[in-house]
Amino acid sequence: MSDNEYTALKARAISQPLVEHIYTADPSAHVFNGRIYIYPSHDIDAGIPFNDNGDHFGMQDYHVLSMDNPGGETTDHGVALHVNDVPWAERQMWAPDAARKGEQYYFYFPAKKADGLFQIGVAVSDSPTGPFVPQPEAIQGSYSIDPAVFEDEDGQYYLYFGGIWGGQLQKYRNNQFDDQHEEPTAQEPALGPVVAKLRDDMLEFAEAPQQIRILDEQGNPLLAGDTERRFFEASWMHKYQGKYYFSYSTGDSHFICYATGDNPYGPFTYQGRILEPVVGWTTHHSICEVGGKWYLFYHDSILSGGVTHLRSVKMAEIRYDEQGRIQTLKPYLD
Ligand code: FUB
Repeated sequence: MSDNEYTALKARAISQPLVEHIYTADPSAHVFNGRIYIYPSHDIDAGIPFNDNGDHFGMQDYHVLSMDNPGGETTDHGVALHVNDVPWAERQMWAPDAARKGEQYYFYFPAKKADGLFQIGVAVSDSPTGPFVPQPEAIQGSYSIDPAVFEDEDGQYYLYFGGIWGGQLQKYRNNQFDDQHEEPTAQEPALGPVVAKLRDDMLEFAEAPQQIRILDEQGNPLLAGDTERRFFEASWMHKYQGKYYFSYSTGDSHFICYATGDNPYGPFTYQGRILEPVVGWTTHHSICEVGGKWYLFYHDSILSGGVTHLRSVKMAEIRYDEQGRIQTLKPYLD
């Protein structure tokens, strides 16, 4: 695409970047104490060539963003955690999330260890903006990428995670790594995301992670070949009118989709698309209620002129119909 085409797309975008002085992606948004906090990846150009494993996503630290209300000024609170401060991590600080419990804030993040495998770590602060102090080791039994933490109404917290291809989920079965494993064939059930309840201290899993099933309208598991609907990465969980809404990215087909269920573990039944493809290869989001309205936080690569690993976080309102279906957003007007 030419510069002129990006300028035209920018004008048609339904929202603009929340910050432009740094590149940010994978926004996980929460309201803590009446303020909106966004926990994004901090994109940089690490000078690593593009490949299917996503090695060019060479992020090294995290910044926390916040705002008073939708449309308000966005504050960048600076570096909240750096890879050099995490004893077990070597590189690739990918999509994070955070939770509040009591007076403490818990920041969950994936990173690669020196052996090249992703794990998920947790770091703690008494402020929602950090700095966060990492635990010396990754969460025991964690693997893959894209942690998303969900607090249910009964006060239990759950960590959702996983992502195929560069996220390495295809190398695991029943929580065990085997380099021989690959994605299932097109006619086999797709790999699901993974969930585990967190221990009361929020620092470890309270149980063995279990795979979530996403079903089609007939109650059959989505197949690995169903690339426009199957799970790829970017788990998110929210609750609306008593129902559990699990949303995710379809990766190589570039949609944000959702599926609903009756409990945090699923199964979830596929319902439809939340967001049509954005500029850039990846798409990753969160959903958060602010003052009685619901917002999708997402990213695109318009600001960098389409560089897939230099993204910008954005937000836009989403609406439900009377049946609780989310109306699909088009990120650029026709
Ligand atoms: O930001 C790096 C990776 O790109 C994330 O972990 C994925 O969800 C994708 O957005």
